[in-house]
Amino acid sequence: MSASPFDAWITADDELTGLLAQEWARQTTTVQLIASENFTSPAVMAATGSILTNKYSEGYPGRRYYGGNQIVDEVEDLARRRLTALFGADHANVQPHSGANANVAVYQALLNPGDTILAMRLDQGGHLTHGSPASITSKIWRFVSYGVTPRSDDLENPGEVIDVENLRELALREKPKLIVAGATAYSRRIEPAIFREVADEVGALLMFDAAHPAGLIAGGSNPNPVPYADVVTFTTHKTLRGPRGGAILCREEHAKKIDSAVFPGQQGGPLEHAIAAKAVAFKEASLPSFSLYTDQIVTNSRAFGTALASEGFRLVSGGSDNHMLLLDLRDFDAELTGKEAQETLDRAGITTNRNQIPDDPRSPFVTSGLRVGTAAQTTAGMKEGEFAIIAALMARALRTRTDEASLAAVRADVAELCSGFNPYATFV
Ligand code: DSN
Repeated sequence: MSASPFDAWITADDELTGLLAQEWARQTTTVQLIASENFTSPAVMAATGSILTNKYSEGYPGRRYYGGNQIVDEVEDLARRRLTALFGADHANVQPHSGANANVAVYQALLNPGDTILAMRLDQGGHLTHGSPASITSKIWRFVSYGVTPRSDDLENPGEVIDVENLRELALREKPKLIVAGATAYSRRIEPAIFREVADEVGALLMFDAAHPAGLIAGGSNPNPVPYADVVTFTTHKTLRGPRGGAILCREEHAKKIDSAVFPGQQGGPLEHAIAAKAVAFKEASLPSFSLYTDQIVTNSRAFGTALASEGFRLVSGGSDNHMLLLDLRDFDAELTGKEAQETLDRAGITTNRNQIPDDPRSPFVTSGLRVGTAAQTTAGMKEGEFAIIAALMARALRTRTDEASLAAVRADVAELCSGFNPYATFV
């Protein structure tokens, strides 16, 4: 098995090097369809593995609790400057270790315990930090949830899109202090202007959780929420194609409170190596080639949806305006669960995740749905034709799921497809 080009520094640790080589092989010989994953550039990886990992820098540029931060201050300032310029925002905080941390910091900054937040239901596309009973957020704040419209057989208007009337009714009745726009399993555009209108009707603040579409927004392929929202949070590792981590953009009036909520409110020392890698990604996302990339992500999603529908999968909400699709597996095979589909596809070299669909009769652990995304394989250079092939391979694997020889044959075809699309060939 060949080693990746990135593990030369740890060859002294044979055990770990072996594992990294296995993961390198997995990522480059199987298809990556998890909507929240991507392939970062070698420059992002180099910064993530840089000497900045050695430095403690609690505080913010110019106001640190440790000495020796002159260079680190410049790194963090560079990341903040690049990020505010990329999205046209007043203020950026690049320290959140994750999107969940970013969301909780915003709640902490803008709300008191017990205040009401109106956010999307987890089982209709929302995130854990949008008030799931399993999340600490629901123990501190009072959540009210909006969802999606019912499914319809009208092909022009298939439903399962954010129910704006329900959102407005709930806002008028519950008078939330904060409305959260954004989702983790929703394939349609989220219009920030509509959420601003509803927030203004009831005097609420608006937070846009852009964890999934952040890269599409940076590339101009999805609408920018910054002019509409008081605060925008996101992760840096999904469509934005940076290192794992989070970030917050906000209006100047909220800057001080947001910064204090991240540090010392939520976190201690920032991960300055990750912040350096975020700076690299923000620069990459500002290049014209990144817009071509994000437009291709959406084009690929639509082509993938058409091909999957022709194989008999039902597309929740009828299609995609972003990088993901949510599949209702029941039309393809009433017996097939999301769990079995995910596990079967894993054996066939196609990496996906099971996901609940709106009004799913099955539990979140089993589900009737599968979420797929196009961001990673688009980075590897795949276009509409390759996504049509992947749709056919998925259908073949799932139709023959009890036949190990058939799954092995699909896996070989997947490896053959991937051999022409090594993600790290496109960066050099
Ligand atoms: N777990 C991430 C996702 O896959 O969408 C969200 O946190």
